[in-house]
Amino acid sequence: MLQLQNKPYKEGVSVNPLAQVDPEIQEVLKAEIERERFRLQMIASENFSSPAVLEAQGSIFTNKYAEGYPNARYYQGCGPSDRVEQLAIDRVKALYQAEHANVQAHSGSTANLAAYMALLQPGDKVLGMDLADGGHLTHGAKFNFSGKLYEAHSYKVHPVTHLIDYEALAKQARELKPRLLIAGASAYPRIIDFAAMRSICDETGAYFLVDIAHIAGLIAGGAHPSPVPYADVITSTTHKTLRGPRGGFILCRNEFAKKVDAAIFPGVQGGPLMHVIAAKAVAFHEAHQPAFKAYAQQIVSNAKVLAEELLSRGFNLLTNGTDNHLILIDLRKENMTGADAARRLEEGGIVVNKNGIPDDPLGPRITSGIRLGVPAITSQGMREAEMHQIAGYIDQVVRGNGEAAELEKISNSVRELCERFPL
Ligand code: DSN
Repeated sequence: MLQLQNKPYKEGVSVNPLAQVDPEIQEVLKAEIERERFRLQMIASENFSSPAVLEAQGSIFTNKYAEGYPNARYYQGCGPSDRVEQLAIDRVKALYQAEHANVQAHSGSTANLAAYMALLQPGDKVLGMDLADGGHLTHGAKFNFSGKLYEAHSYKVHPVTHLIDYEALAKQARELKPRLLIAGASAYPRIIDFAAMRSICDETGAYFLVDIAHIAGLIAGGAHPSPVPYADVITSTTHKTLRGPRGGFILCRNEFAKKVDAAIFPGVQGGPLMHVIAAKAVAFHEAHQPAFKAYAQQIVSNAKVLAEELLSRGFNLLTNGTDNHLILIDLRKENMTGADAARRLEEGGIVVNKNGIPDDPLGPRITSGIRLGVPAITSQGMREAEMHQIAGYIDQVVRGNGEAAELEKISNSVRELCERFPL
């Protein structure tokens, strides 16, 4: 029998080692449990992964180096690693009906870096959605690798409707002739027309990459159209609406498979995170279940009800509503910045993020908006009735006096609501 800090340690017997080894970190974990449990988690890119996902992610695969791919590794001892990675690949391919999958990307950003390396040469022109209009850093922002390595251009949403203007985009692409057109967003509340963007690529000779990080779970559950029939390469994270571990993956057509795999390893990464890949496999399995389809539909239904209730209370929402999991509130009419609203909401027990609006007069640290998301509270079991209740709390916080006593009262009500929906 092994000894752990003078206490007997036997295989298979739980000894709660973290509490013994590092009580300080154990305390922090307890604080995080309390924070996640008794406040409304409404950051659109967050979710609650299942105990099975957490167990796989916290598993013994943490110990293993497995550079390479299943049955083609650079180290010995990779039998179980091969099995788990192949399961993850097979499951995600089946989930999205994709020809090829790579499940090793450590994150969505790394997935995008590898996808660009597979398709482009440094200096090539890329065209992605403007970060200020809802795009992502890795879609060509000038302070990101994507804007430094490539000649990055951006398309904007329509100045009045705030929708993607596919005609304006086609005109821009005809003039620019980008090597790559990127679809996908971090803050866009409407369905993206992948077929329209594919036509633009066909006409202008661009590759088509779709970053589905935010909507991966909606697509898996049939609550958003799939880009698979249209895209050359698809990148994603696993931890947002898909409800898996923190990580990324890439799907592509077979013709790009070798380039994508080589771009991930040895192109931009070393050893894969086998524990995370095990957890991805679990998440893909969970997303195959009928209950996940119901979950994805419920996300959209909850978001729509929340949006309608906010609109009926006179809030100004970008695009006047939502088709997906997120809502953007333009706060200029409320005479409040995004930073102030987000801070106040947290004091009131509601966790969101400040978010820029198109052509935001305030900088990214202040902003004129906030982004709300419902994936986590939907995982918790909240439904339409709770969305009405939550809209009321948001209204009270944003339009209240902002004093500590008032925010504490709202936070107590939020706590009661959360207590009714255990994780
Ligand atoms: N940071 C993520 C989000 O919140 O949308 C995107 O990477």
